This record gives sequence, structure tokens and C-alpha cells, in this order.
Amino acid sequence: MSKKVILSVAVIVAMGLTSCKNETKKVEETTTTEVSKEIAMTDLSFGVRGNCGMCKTTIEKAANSVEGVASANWDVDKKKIDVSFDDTKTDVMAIHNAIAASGYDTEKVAGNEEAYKNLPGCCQYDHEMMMNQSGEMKSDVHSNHDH
Ligand SMILES: [Cu+2]
Repeated sequence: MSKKVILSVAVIVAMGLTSCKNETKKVEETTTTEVSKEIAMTDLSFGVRGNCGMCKTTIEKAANSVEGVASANWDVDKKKIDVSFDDTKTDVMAIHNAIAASGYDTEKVAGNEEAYKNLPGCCQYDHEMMMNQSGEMKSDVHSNHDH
């Protein structure tokens, strides 16, 4: 055996010993990882035209038909809808579009004309109607009527 081999064996043994010494008792960590599904809900409200309780049903049904929408509540006095949705599944424009497809004007999208014509007579709201009303406001009479 050459000196070199002996030396290297010694080194390996030494390393082995130290590694044995250093082997610490593994403390079993029982980490209870709580998988909290944090669904960040986005709450928004925007103006939607409509007249009555039937409109409310149609508008809310349209909004709720969008996947990711948790709740929709249209205010008949304020002409405004409050929506709560999961913004990883949908975005506000999808809700605007769904409501518009049902025949109702929103702040951003004009209601589908065909759907509007198919609405019950009482629901055929005025396209000039104010949206996002405070609710305290007396019905706004437009002065710019040209008869
Ligand atoms: Cu109506």
C-alpha cells in the first residue's frame, strides 16, 4: 500500500466518522398545512337600466349565469347592480355582456335589441334612463326632449 492510498482511506474514514457524528436526530415536524382556499372575491357595482321586479329577476339571472359570479343584486330604484365574483374565473365585462344579451343596457354595453323587444311591455325601459341613481333623487325629467 502506498502512502497515498493510506492517506485517502484515512480521509474517507474520518469523513465517515464526522458524518456519523453530525447525523442529528431528525425531529419529525408535523406541519399541518392548512390549505386555505382563499378565493378573492371582487365586489363591484355598475349601472343597469330597468323598470321593475321582473327586470330585476332577468338582470340578476343573466349576471348569475356567468361562471364565477357569486351574487348579483340589482336595485330597482338606483338602477344599479351589485355583483360579487371570483376574478380568476370571470371579469366584469363578461357580466356586462351577459346582462346586455338579456336586453338590458349597462354602463358599458348597450342591451341586445332583439332581447329588448321580447321583454314584457312593462319591462321595456327608457333607453335614456339615468343609471347609478342615488335613490334619493326624484325621477329626473330630461329637458332635452324634442317633440
Ligand atoms: Cu320589468
